[in-house]
Amino acid sequence: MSSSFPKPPTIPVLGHLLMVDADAPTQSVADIAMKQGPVFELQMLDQRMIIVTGQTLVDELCDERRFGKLVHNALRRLRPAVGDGLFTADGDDPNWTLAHRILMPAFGPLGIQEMLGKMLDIAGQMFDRWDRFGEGTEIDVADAMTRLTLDTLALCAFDFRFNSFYRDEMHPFIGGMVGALLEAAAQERRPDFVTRAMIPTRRRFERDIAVMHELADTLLAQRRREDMVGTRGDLLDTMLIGTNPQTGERLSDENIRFQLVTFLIAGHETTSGLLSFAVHLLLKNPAVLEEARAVVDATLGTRTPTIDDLARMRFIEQVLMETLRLWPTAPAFAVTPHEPTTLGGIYPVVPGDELMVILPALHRDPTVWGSDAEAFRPERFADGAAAALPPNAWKPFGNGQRACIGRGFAMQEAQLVLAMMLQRFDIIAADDDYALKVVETLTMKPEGLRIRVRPRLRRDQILPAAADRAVSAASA
Ligand code: FDE
Repeated sequence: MSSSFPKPPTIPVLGHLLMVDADAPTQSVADIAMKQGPVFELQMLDQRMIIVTGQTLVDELCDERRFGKLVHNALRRLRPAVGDGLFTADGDDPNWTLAHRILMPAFGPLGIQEMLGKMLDIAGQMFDRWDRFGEGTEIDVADAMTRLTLDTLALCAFDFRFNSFYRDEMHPFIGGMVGALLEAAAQERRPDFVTRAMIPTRRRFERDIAVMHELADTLLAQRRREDMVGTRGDLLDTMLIGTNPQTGERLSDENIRFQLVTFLIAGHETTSGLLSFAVHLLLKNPAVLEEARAVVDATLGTRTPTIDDLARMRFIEQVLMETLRLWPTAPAFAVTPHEPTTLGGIYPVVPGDELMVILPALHRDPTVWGSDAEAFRPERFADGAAAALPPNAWKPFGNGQRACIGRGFAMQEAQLVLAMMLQRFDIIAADDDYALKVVETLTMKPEGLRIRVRPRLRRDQILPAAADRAVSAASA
């Protein structure tokens, strides 16, 4: 038996384009899914995509023997900026295999534990500022977290300091990035001949990308010029020195440039959103906030967190996992079949078909999460409960070999920052009636979320970490 995908009613030429909000595409597709069901087809201009949000169907798509990552159209539009960097390389691109091999160890458990000292350095900068602000100052959460995650990624990966907490305007890289991401998304909604005719827009796109490339080239040149290659032991060194053990092959300078920009973008946007949503959800769920604080106080007291402390604070990890369920900050990924096959036993699909997993909808599938799928309940991820979840019900880091290489890095950073925040401050919503507004570029973030903070422990009341890696790395 075979059948064609269900479709919402469509109009000529534009197809479903007008059903999808240009400023919030993922959220509107997730809304359509709530009415339309777990799988359906959308037609936008000349593009066709199949939206999948039901757990059993997503489980099929996660079978790597049958399906593999597709660099979908919206992502492909970023190629002028990030080329064949890890995120945007096709599955069979030899540069993906090479870079994946070289970079994996750096993001493994040992690699990221080494980064704790640098993560503490940047988190300390943010919290010391908050300390000085006093209760009267409103803090824009997404702005603060973006400074934090950008600086952390750059320091850990490239030994570069943006010093975002010492400047008012964000580094020009951010402007270039946001401009390029928005334009790439806008291109999705225009026929190509229109984009080709929009000369000033195209120029701006090129300029924005040039700003990002300039930073990457500067980082690379600096490392080479000062003859520091191999002295830092960071990601940049790994990229410059690493080889394929079998062939001796190395990454080209062009590919390193694409990887640098890839990591700068992928490594901070998503984690910044994660921390911002976590703050929002904790404020809206005071009982969870109290529980999280009790865990932090019992584990840390007045100490600086260590790697072992992070492992002991399982509840903080659960808070972050539940945050990623409701607000997966990288909200979608796409796959395509290796061979013609049928999905759910009835829908034929062929290689090249764009099968989009829309995570906010998958993560609210009532057959998995129950009728209170909208409720923020970190205990869903307690050891026993998490083990009972059906496979591939929670996919905020994507799937299989193309899953997020930065997962451990992002989770370590987010746990550290959340724990330190609860340890050092009472956080207060600046506006009790704040209604969540989620802005989308390629990622999602809460807009206009502001807090005030009241110090519980001042900086000089925090004891340095117990004698371990954290101390030695911080003072190195
Ligand atoms: C990746 C990723 C993904 C997949 C996508 C597709 O499939 O398309 C996802 C979903 C993600 N990722 C998510 C996320 C979240 C968070 C928080 C994060 N993420 C974070 C991070 C950090 C860093 C550094 C990163 N991240 C990175 C990355 C990369 C490089 C990639 C690509 C990989 C491959 O190989 O492909 C990713 N990430 Fe992420």
